[in-house]
Amino acid sequence: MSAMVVKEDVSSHDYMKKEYLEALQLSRLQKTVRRSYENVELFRKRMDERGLKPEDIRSLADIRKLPFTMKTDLRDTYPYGLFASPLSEVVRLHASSGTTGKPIVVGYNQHDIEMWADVVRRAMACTGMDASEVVQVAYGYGLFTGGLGAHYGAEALGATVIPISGGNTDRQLMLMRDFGTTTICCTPSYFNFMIEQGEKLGIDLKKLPLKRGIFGAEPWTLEMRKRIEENAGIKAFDIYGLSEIIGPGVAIECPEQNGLHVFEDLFYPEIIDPDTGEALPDGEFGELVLTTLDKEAMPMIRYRTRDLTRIIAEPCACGRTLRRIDRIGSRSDDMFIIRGVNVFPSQIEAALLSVEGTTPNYQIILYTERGMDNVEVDVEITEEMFSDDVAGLEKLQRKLAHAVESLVGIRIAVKLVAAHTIARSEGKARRVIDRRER
Ligand code: DLL
Repeated sequence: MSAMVVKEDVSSHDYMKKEYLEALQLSRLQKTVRRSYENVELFRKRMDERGLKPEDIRSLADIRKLPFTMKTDLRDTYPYGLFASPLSEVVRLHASSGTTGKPIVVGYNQHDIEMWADVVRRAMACTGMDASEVVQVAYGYGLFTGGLGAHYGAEALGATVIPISGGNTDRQLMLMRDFGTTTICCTPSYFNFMIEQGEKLGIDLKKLPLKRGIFGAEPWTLEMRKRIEENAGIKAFDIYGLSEIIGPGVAIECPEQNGLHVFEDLFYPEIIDPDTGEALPDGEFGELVLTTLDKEAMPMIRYRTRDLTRIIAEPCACGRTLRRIDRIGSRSDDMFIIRGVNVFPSQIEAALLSVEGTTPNYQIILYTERGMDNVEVDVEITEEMFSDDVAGLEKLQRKLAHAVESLVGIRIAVKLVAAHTIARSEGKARRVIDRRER
């Protein structure tokens, strides 16, 4: 009898022993550094300034010697300056708009596209999905990575994909019902809109075959998850990613729903102090820095994401050895300072949704008053609440102000607004309206 051939199951990377994982990470890191040094001028210049050569990276800890890459580097080298492959080998571009000026552009060669499809496949499998799923991809298709990223991953899994993209919510709901969607992929804020619209159309999501959501691309709190899971009768999984690194699929929750497993064989995570750039130990909160380990057309070395989280190194009950990151509550650039206190939008969301009678629709308005920054929070309340008497509304308002104060530490004006008055989003929600005078 000939020796049995064991076909490598790539998902086994989820369960690798630490020493194998680290050996793989190191050899991939060395390859990535060499490729960048040879092909990306900005990176070579920064290495040369430090007197560093690719062969100086001898251990994983040596990653700390490498220079950071920032979003401004992508802007400054717009559009193709950080590519390590000639355009003739690049098969796909994506772009992320950002808040100001030119977009940032990212490129993939065929290998990268396949690697991405496979990591999203692993991410979906991590939530318990398999080929029997009917997957409605309601992230936007186009320059945004969400739609095509989820699409290729779900196809690689063998699932049945409905490539509907974002928008046209009534049609989303009709197809969800008629096609028997079991998994929906979109932003959590868009899914809230679907729940709401479903109520209007008399489609109760709880009664449909829908059982899971793969939600990401924007911060959302545990309170938001609770509302979604209760209102739609599904399990809501948090998926994380960013265009600069690949798109969706950098990290995802498993059924334990207690932190997001990072696909560490492909993306090396570090946490740094955002002010000093010093590396922080596992468990401490700081800025997530990511290095791609198997991306060819546009490798990213020590990319500063601005996303704030911590690494959870304790083993997970699901058995995966991949370390986890905590939910990304905030970005360092989302924070605002009111009366000397640092405030994150996610704290406000958590406070608002901890009180019954509110809906997940709210807006944080920053403005200038007597030369100082101030903030007002508008929150929609349910129709039943709105028809309540004045005393009932005042009571709710006091409750909300109190909930916000106890989480944020300062008193913030909370205004109750009627249902359906705050704009809904079909993609990333715009929660903060900045009207401050500059
Ligand atoms: O949002 C990629 C993506 C698509 C991720 C679909 C998940 C699902 P960008 O448009 O480049 O890429 O935005 C990346 O969005 O740096 C975070 O600030 C934020 N973000 C993404 N996922 C999450 C999440 C896509 N699960 C930026 N929780 C990131 C919190 C998230 N923030």
